[in-house]
Amino acid sequence: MLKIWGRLNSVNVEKVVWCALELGLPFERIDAGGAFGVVGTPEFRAMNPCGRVPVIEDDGFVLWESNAIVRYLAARHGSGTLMPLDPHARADAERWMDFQLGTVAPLLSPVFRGLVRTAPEARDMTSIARAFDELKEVFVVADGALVGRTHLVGDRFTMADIPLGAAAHRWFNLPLDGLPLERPPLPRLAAWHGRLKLRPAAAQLMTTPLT
Ligand SMILES: N[C@@H](CCC(=O)N[C@@H](CS)C(=O)NCC(=O)O)C(=O)O
Repeated sequence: MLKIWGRLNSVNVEKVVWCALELGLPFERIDAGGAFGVVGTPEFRAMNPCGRVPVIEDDGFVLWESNAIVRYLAARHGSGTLMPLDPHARADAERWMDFQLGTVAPLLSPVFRGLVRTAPEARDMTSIARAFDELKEVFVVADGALVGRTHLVGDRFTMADIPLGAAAHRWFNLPLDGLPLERPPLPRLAAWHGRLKLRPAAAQLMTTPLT
């Protein structure tokens, strides 16, 4: 059976669990990372020398890097559904996955950690505000990509929606009350996030408050 190592409050673990649930795959999840530790053990480092979650083991095949795992599971179990067959649609999907990891995550991570996991008196609000401002522009790009379509790649759910969907869930639930930070209007992104939350697999994971 598929094994997934990682704590559920990690956005990267969430992507993998969401993908497995979408595909209806039976899996065992083992808490690891953060307060659970495990990632420093020799056994874990033998699987992922970076000591990061998520990691999967599937029929003896070990893989780390969340988006690579989503691609692998989609290729193995969701060819033609989560993984588009048409090369253009597939490249389009992969582009949005790379966009999440390469452009969104480096900005969202410090904002999320600063606002959700750091006590107010310990926050570096200047750095948080700078990353937040850049993040606004990045999510405006994603909002624009959703003009005239219900999902990132055409009108059906694909693997592309998982990484950016998990990131958007955090974005829309950042605790901004009382802070000089304001989200721009993102009507298409908000509607898409609403559609994703209606999916039974996503509903299990997109819980608030964020931790
Ligand atoms: N690019 C990697 C990043 C992995 C990563 O940084 N994971 C974080 C959790 S989101 C982690 O393992 N942090 C250390 C820990 O949880 O102990 C991926 O997408 O899988």
